[in-house]
Amino acid sequence: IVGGVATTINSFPWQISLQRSGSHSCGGSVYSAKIIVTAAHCLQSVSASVLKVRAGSSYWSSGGTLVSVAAFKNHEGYNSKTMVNDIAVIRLSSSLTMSSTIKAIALASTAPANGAAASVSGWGTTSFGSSSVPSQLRYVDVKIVGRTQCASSTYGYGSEIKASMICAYTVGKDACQGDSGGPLVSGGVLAGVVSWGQGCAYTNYPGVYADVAALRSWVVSAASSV
Ligand code: 4AZ
Repeated sequence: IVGGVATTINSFPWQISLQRSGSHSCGGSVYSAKIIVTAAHCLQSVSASVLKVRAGSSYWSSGGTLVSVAAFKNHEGYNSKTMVNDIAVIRLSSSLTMSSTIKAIALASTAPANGAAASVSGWGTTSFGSSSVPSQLRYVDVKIVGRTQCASSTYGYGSEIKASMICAYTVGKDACQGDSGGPLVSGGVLAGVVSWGQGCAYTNYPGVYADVAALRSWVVSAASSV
């Protein structure tokens, strides 16, 4: 998270840390006691056996509960070159117990409007290219940039912005490396999954997110079959 501040899990109780061989690799969101939503690009060339999920902690490396991953499913239409359909679901080996620090978040059913307020959280780097991630959860407030606006000449991406994507932009504020898979929340629901961008908080390059409203039916179906 670039341009953000430290926070606690009580303010973002749907946030989890996805860990690969004991290190934080990505973020994710609690969909139900057994299902996590994350990005497909977080789950390339990896076996479920080396993955764990830490829920209910402000710190990626301690506290809360650390649960093994039973299985995961990437969106069948995910394309690593174009980043379309960058979404996945994870099934946990044991159920999370919901509490003040672990809480499911509902999926957006309609995309947030251009200009809507949103927040993105995670343990990602605080500048692009940084070699370490912060130990404590951070967040930043950003504004939604609708798909049409994000693909317009106002910004630098043009036709790279596809139907499964939505953007968010505020000068000096963005998600960054290690925030991938994590939650973009607007209006109290999961509106986006951190996916990609040109650098982090670069002028005229919004953060790009998987559009949860557009991918909602895939998530609902995959959650019951993973
Ligand atoms: C990444 O490499 C990454 N500024 C994630 C988010 C953004 C850029 C890069 C958005 O995981």
